[in-house]
Amino acid sequence: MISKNRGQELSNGFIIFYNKDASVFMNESADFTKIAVKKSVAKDAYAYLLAPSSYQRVLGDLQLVAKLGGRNDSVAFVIRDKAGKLLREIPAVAENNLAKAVLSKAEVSSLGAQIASVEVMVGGGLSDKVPVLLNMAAPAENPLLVDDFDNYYGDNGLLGGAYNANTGSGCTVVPKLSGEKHGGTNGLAFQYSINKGGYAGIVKSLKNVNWSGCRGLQFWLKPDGMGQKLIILPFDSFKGKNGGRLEPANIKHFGIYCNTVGEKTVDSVMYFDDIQAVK
Ligand SMILES: [Ca+2]
Repeated sequence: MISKNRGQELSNGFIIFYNKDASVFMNESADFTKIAVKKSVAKDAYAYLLAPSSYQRVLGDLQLVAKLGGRNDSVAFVIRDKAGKLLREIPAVAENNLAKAVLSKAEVSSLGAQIASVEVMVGGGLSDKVPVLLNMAAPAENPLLVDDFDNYYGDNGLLGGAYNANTGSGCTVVPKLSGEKHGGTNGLAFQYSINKGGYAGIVKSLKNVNWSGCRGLQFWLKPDGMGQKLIILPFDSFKGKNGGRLEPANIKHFGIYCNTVGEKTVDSVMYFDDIQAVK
């Protein structure tokens, strides 16, 4: 804690870790030098994926590369669907501690559009895996659109990669895709828990988009237990924090934050959709 009212962004993770049954701290532990332990054999072979990267879009040949440790016999790449069903197994060529293989564009294409898992198997056991987006082209860039939540294919892991959570001590926020929406397939469920004086927010990087010529930010909102509405926040109503000012020509981030008014802890959910700059 920095003060009674200010937390530290790492403290939530620490509290969760502290409260886990498997966590033992010094004052709860016996003298470790006197504990009887059973030695187990170290893994003699393992691998981790260098390619593809997590949530990579695969539209052509799929290059598969894994770094090998220990013995490097019997290495294969495996592709599974979201439910874990085996789609392809591709034998790997191992050389200089690298295992490589390629799944051709035609083979990739034959698997259709889906989120799949690429796995590297060593000696028949799973060693590493990453999710990939097969045959899903990136949506057209629209610099005025912050998010319509329709391009995550219903995958909360992909959504979670697009937003960073930032919360006060003891507060949580989990962004999730929701069927509550204004358009398309999904909206955002902003599920949060905040205590007295606390806050919780999520932030998306916008890579310096230019919103000059726009009058404000529009979004669809369905607040806690209330009716839905379309809201426009005019840029000239934004108030800078610590003397800052909004520069619509150079927008770096978009964030949704929530804080408490009063004494009570608030545990609730709000829904957002179609967040965009409007002219
Ligand atoms: Ca939507």
